[in-house]
Amino acid sequence: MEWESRYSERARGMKASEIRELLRLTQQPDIISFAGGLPSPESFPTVDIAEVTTHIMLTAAEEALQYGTTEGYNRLREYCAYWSKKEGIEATMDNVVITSGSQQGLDIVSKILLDPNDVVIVEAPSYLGGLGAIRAYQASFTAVKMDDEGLMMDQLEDTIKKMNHPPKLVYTVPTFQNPAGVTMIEKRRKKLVDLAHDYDFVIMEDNPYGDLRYSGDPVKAIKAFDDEGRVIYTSTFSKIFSPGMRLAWIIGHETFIRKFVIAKQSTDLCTNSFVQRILYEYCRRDLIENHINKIREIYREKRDVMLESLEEYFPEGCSWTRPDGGLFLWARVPEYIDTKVMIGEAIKERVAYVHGAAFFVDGSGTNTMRLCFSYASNEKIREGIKRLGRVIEKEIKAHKA
Ligand code: PMP
Ligand code: G9A
Repeated sequence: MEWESRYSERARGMKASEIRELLRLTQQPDIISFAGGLPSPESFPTVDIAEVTTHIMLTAAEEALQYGTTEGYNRLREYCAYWSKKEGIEATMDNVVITSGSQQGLDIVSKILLDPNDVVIVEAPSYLGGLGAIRAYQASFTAVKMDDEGLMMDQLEDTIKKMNHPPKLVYTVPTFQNPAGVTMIEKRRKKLVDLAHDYDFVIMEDNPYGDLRYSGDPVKAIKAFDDEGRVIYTSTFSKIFSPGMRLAWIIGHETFIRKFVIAKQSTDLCTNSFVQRILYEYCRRDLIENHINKIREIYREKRDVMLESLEEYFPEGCSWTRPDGGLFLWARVPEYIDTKVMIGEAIKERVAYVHGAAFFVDGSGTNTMRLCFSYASNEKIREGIKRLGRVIEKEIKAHKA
């Protein structure tokens, strides 16, 4: 059976995610993985989840095992609206839909906003899963650079001015960005909303990491500065609770939310009712806040262990970011090293990372890599960075020889 010629044009343009492909490889037990952005497995609150699940089965099994509304479990929607207030977002349950991971939100937003060849502005580098969702609807990308204070607004405005039409969408991960670990400062968040108004585009704000701050002061969401309803916001329980549960939420203007719900109807009818109830009960008991405080401590330490190990084991000529939160560091090796090629050597040493070019739409960033510090144990972080340092050193020696 020949399949290739039968695929839609849309499907032909789809690309495998390097992160997902690497996940299969890094599940081998002897590999130390800094690749996928996976929460620490020891952090999962298994005993509490077991207790809450039993409670749901004893008290609300009929609803939990039934289809639910496409919008999601109302109490959880209310909770998400409440949860988002701490970032300055004014939302009610009617602005919220519970999604099967924020990846689903990114897919549905792309589905309902993008026609082929619409231009989407993305950060350079940007989150692979977001790029994948946008690419699947045949939009074209324009990348704008970031510095230590996030997406550069002067460059964004210059880029827009040079375009024939303003972009349809700007996609940003403004807080502890995946992959670069950078946070957009408040002044730029306001400016981005002003530009969206002036040039009439929509902002997609993707914020899975905002609650994972280990140092520095909290920032308001971009959505907090939006009084026109042109910012779509998504966050997720994947990194603060469990990615396996596939629970996230999206916030938007009510008109947009209605369209979103219609699109979601043909995607999965509704998000898993069972886990929505479990999560809500977990939140209702105020367990989520304690849990986040606990993982913040764990991840702060892991981040510091990785930073110290980089200092100790990475050779001269390398540099890296020092993020205040999230799960990732972004490292740079000498220009002449292609980290995509080097991954083969790293795997031989049983250590993995994601090569940086995967996060750029124009293939740049060939001497960069993303290192996730949340998954491996402290000992494995030290050992993994030591091995990676050795691999880089070998490349440097080979180049000099
Ligand atoms: N957006 C960003 C920026 C992410 O880093 C991730 C997960 N790595 C997601 C979206 C998707 O998360 P989920 O679907 O698990 O909610
Ligand atoms: O496993 C995934 O695809 C989610 C993690 C994303 C990431 O590593 O950025």
